Amino acid sequence: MTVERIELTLCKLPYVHFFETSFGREYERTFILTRVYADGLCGWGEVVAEHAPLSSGETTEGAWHVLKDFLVPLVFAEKVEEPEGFAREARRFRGNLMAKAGLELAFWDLKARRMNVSLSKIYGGVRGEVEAGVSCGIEDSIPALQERIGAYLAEGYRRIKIKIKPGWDVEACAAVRSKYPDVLLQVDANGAYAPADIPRLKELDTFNLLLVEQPFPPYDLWEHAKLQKEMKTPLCLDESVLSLATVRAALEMGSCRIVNIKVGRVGGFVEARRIHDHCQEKGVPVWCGGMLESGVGRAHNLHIAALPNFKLPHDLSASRRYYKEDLIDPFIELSGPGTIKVPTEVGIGVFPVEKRIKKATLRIEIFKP
Ligand code: OSB
Ligand code: MG
Repeated sequence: MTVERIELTLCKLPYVHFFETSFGREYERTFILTRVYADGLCGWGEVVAEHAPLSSGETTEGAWHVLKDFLVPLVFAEKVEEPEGFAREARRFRGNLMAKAGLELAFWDLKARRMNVSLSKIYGGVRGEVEAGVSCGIEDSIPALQERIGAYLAEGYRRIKIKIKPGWDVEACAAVRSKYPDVLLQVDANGAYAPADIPRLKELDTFNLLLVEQPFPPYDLWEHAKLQKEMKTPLCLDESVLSLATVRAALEMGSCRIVNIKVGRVGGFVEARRIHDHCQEKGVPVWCGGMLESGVGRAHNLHIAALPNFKLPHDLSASRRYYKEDLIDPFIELSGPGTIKVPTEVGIGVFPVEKRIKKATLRIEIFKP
């Protein structure tokens, strides 16, 4: 097999509802779709980097540069054929994990298509259905948040995550708990707090939360360890989780008791699997996070969430939770109360729709050996 062509497409899609985190409010998503062609087949991937370097230091345009000038040329120069080979070769470049993941995932989809099997089969997935959850942004008011959560629960979601920040935390949790006393609930700060906020964060212990996600910035592993010692609710790291090495350090230090794995954030499935296996060995449950991906990235996430140690409900919701015109057919839908089926067709198991991609395209570039 020889890679004949690689395509990058910069896309923009409007959200069905704005998404506000401690970083600010967003109305649309800009992202890169990757395509790797070989043997008359095409593998698809998505780069989860965002327009601005807020959640991560990477950006869509930065990832485009790294793909175009380093990673795509590397594939042709080293005659990369397999995702594992890509991961090995790409290690010569530091960082840029989201750019790397976008291309590695396309190689995984291509591999599954060449073998004519579903991607989760290759990964060693153990379930055909995963627990869905929905991540709720910060709203204009507490009643608006309660109403939105009510609508998601009516659609069948059973686990709710709310975004928090200083000034939108204890009151928001109290309001959600008073209206929905039994819902599975967790919170995500996206690193908005500092050690001086520890007394405030400790108040979150009273709301029976599944976990508190990323209270402090990504590199503050030690601060998380100190907070975890003072809290009974498990802490979960998201933005801090960049490699197996950081996860090992975090677990040894006691920075968290749960790990959020985003395949698009850790550089691809090779690293995601290492993190998954290490956590499993240590008895630490993981779950699958999301970055508001289009259906391409979300389908990739579904296949990973089928692995055995993905034990908590995920940030995996139906296509319509995010976009009116998702880029894939069929749309991702809830299959039962609070569950989504892992696609069983070949590769990622969903089919990108050219017409909708064209409509969302800002730029496209084709590379050949
Ligand atoms: O922190 O999990 C996060 C979206 C963009 C960047 C960071 C995060 C998120 C989400 C969305 O919470 C989860 C989803 O894709 O459903
Ligand atoms: Mg998060």
